[in-house]
Amino acid sequence: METVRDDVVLSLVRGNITLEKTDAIVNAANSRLAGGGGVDGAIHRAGGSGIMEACRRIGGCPTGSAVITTAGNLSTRYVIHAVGPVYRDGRHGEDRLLAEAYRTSLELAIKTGLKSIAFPSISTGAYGYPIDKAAEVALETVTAFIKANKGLSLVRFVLFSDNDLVVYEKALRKL
Ligand code: AR6
Repeated sequence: METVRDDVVLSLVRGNITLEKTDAIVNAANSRLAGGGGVDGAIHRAGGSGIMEACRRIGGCPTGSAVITTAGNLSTRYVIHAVGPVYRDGRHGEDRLLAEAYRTSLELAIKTGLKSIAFPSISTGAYGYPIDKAAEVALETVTAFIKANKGLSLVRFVLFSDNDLVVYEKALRKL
């Protein structure tokens, strides 16, 4: 599914984010930037050790924020490591922290002069965020950001399953 909002192409696809050729891809990282499973493991495996070396130099990143590194051997130019919240019960600032993780990633992309960025569904794997709620937060945050900030031409969500894609498509139609 693809739509244009405020001159920015907003694209939802099913796929493996490590294959994306956007200027940056976003990693769903942890605050120690220590690597792990899920999309984080896939990005470090495919991109090689240069990404972890850069993460070690940075040292860490608070929940709700993001940092940018080399993309090593990947087809993209940069990896933006965003740290989403662990979902508890929805009453511990999860929505705000998830929105901040998306917003900081988008700000970093613009500051770096990038035009295109691909996101995974942050926090909805190991961190347990319900996908329908997370899709609303992600898409509301991105659409509000591109309304207020110029510079990007493409924002893509790369969903890992057909079901995740359907949930994101429904959330986008509601906006
Ligand atoms: N491309 C796109 N999406 C993917 C890929 C991929 N190659 N692989 C998995 N996903 P998760 P989190 C989806 O667990 O919930 C790690 O250990 C996956 O199906 O990767 O933010 C980190 O080190 C799910 O929909 O991230 C942290 O410790 C989404 O990516 C912790 O997990 C996010 O799932 C972060 O947990």
